Amino acid sequence: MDDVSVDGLILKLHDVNAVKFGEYKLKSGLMTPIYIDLRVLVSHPRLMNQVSSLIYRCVKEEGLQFQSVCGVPYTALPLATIICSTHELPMLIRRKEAKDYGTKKLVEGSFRGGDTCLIIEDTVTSGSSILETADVLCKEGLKVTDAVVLMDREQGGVEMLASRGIRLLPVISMFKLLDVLLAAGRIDGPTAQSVRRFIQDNNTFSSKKENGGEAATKKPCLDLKREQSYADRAQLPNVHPLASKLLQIMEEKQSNLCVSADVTSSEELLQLADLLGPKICVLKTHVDILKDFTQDFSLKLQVLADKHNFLIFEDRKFADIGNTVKHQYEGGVYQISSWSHIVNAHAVPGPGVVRGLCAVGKPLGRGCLLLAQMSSSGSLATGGYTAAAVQMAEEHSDFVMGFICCSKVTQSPQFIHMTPGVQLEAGGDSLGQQYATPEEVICRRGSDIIIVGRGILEAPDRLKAAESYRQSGWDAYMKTRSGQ
Ligand code: S5P
Repeated sequence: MDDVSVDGLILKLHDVNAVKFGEYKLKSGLMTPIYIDLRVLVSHPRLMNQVSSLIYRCVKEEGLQFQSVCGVPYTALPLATIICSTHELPMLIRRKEAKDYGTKKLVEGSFRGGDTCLIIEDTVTSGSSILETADVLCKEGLKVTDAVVLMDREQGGVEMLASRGIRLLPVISMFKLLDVLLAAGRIDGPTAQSVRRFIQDNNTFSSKKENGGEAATKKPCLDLKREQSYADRAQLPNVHPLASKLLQIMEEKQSNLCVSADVTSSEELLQLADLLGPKICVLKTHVDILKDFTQDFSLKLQVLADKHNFLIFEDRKFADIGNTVKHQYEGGVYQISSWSHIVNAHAVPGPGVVRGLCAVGKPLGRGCLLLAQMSSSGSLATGGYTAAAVQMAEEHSDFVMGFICCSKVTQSPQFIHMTPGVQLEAGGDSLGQQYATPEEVICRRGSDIIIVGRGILEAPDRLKAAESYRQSGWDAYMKTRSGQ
């Protein structure tokens, strides 16, 4: 691939009519004295390679860190493809067609929740196309911190994206383009001057700011603006009765905190439930790590759940055929169905696992969460698996009340999203656990409930820690609703 300078590239873009001067109508109806149309690039393979190589050079020079690259559809798609193919980088494709989230995949390719994705765009005016793509990626649990654009019209895109937490790096900016074309005699002084004036008078970010428009307020990258509050969702006709109860508890207690009580003594667990009960909506257990489980313990736990108004969730992660999980749920030492309001299951065995659990749990008013994604690094619960879990939930919504997931996996408001791997600081442990903050999980990833274990259990003051997680989780929820 031959190298080219930015100045040389500007002249070539002008040669192929990707930059035109005259009177052109923009999508907004506004007349512009300069028109940039990079769609013509596909007809000039050599230029495509040169553009791609300059974009990549910019990425390298900035030392950007990312796990995948996504081109904004459609014009930037071939550019992203060339860059990814040449430098052997994993690429993601954002679908434009699938309008409603549902089970339809909006992002093609493999990725893990928390991965950083670099966005590539051909031209930016206000930055809204990049933001749209970033929002779709964020909804899937990806992080977007940087975007590279070939041509920045310098009309406020950089500032608008910065206000949403995305840094935009332009390869060519409008004023540079004008300088180069003027110096090369391609345009005259008055033309350059009229374009400069137009750009300065039509800054999409500052004009919105002056009008108190949306760009004026700093918002997180993904502003989900929930249409319904937890309380509203509790009233939905198709919501599982236990999900409805949980949503009411969340609203009443102003808590979207589930504590993961991963301790090994029954007594300690009961003390914890009594201490943290007022702060939580759900208490999650792993009874098989208790060294002294008895039925008496489960009775006492139920008393505490009533006393403090929280639900019990035994994190058993059933993963066998329907007939086996039926026995595991109902019988054995733990008799889980007799005391745990909620259980969870892997989707791996297919719908039989849900049907087996449902046969035992539904008559008791229990509910089930499907593991749609996992917080651990290298998890295989991604893409098609996640979509299949969502479909399974939709087909068994009389028993499945929601998901264990890293990010919102369906727009259907009757399902509850519960996310583990949460601490006040992002990071991880030495065995693959990956942590995101409450704000990241609730605001950006669109989940409903944060599941916190060691963040609270290992704190010097567990009650104080639980309160700060409750507060951060609730503040994050309120933030998503602040647009209303
Ligand atoms: O993907 C998952 C699913 C679950 S349920 N990742 C998880 O970490 N969990 C559980 O959440 C895990 O079994 C543990 O009980 C809790 C997280 O604990 P922490 O100490 O890392 O916060």
